[in-house]
Amino acid sequence: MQSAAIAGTGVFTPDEIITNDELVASFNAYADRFNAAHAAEIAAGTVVAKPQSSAEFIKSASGIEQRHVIDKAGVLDPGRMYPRIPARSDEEPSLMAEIAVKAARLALVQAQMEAGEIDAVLCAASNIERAYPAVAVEIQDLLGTGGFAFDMNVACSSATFAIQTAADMIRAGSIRSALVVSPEITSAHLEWRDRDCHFIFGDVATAVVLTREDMVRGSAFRILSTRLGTKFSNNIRNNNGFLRRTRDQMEDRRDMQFMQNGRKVFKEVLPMVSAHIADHMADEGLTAADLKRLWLHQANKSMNDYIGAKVLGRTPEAGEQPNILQDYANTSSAGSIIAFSRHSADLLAGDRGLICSFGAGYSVGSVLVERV
Ligand code: CO8
Repeated sequence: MQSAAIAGTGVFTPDEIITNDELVASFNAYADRFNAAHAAEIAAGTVVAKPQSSAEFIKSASGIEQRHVIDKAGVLDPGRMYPRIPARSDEEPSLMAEIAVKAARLALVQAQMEAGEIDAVLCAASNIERAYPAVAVEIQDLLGTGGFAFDMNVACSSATFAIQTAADMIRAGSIRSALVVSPEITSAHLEWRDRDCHFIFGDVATAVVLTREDMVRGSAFRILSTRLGTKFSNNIRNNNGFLRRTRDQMEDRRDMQFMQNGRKVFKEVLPMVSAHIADHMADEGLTAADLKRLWLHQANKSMNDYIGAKVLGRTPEAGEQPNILQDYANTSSAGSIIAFSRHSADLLAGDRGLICSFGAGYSVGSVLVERV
């Protein structure tokens, strides 16, 4: 059986940034307008007044300080509250393909590979901008990669699930290399008018090049093993889908965007992730002392602090469990890959670490790697 390795990663970061203060100012202006427009109903008790958001709450509840977005003006416009992304003709690259290609080119440079040497493209993200043709096939065409391509969606765990899928194909010998891209345009399916979640997400695209270990040209990370798990939950849900028209549900309903019961997610996902990682490490004969770094899903700082302490059996030292959510917010499946991409170059040959994502489904994916 072949050994698979991560030979390169790339991150495309949109230029536009929304700070917590900017976000809260826009939300509060929207809430004031809403309350003024519905003053009579609010007084009569038939409509609930929108409460104000708070930058202090956002920072202390989540650790998030800012987020990158594709379109800041549309999101911050109190009369709109979602991005404005102009429609493109079928002849132009789609937005997801465009930003995935930007991340992919960076990953290919790091891997010292040409696009034509890639045998498979997996576009793994929490929402795909159209049903078909697969965005991955468009990315294959734009880059000039060989073989085949397909889309997959496991929400926040899409990238780790795709890494296992690609690594398994490399191990089995059906491909020699793969590109896993996660273009996450979360701003388009976040409900920016909901105080409980308006601060959570940001946009980004990540790319990971995987190859047979004997094809690695620069430094790389051998994939020691991977593990995936799922357990059905409605606590993170988005009901938008192709059956809407058949149900006469084309209006702008709240459940057509991201919905969650954040408290329950927090409580239920933490034990699931802690047990998943503990089992994965035990089955590989690894203990906390064998791990130099944890690259965790980037949803909430307290969640990561808890998981880090649980996995290592102590408070992680500075740099041992790097967070990027303060700069990017939750970027769904891309979060743990950004942390890995930004905070792995200093590891030495033989150093081991763990990439772990978790989220809607529920889903958990872990990837044990070793620097080679
Ligand atoms: N400003 C001020 N106050 C607020 C705000 C705000 N913005 N929001 C809520 N509050 C208030 C609440 O109303 C509540 O008030 P009260 O006590 O009077 O009822 C109080 O603050 C506390 O609220 P919460 O209990 O909700 O606050 P938490 O401490 O639980 O923090 C979090 C909220 C940060 C959302 C936290 O629960 C959390 O991070 N949970 C885990 C979330 C998570 O990991 N979700 C995963 C989702 S990602 C995923 O799976 C991918 C999905 C696909 C991508 C979708 C892209 C759009």
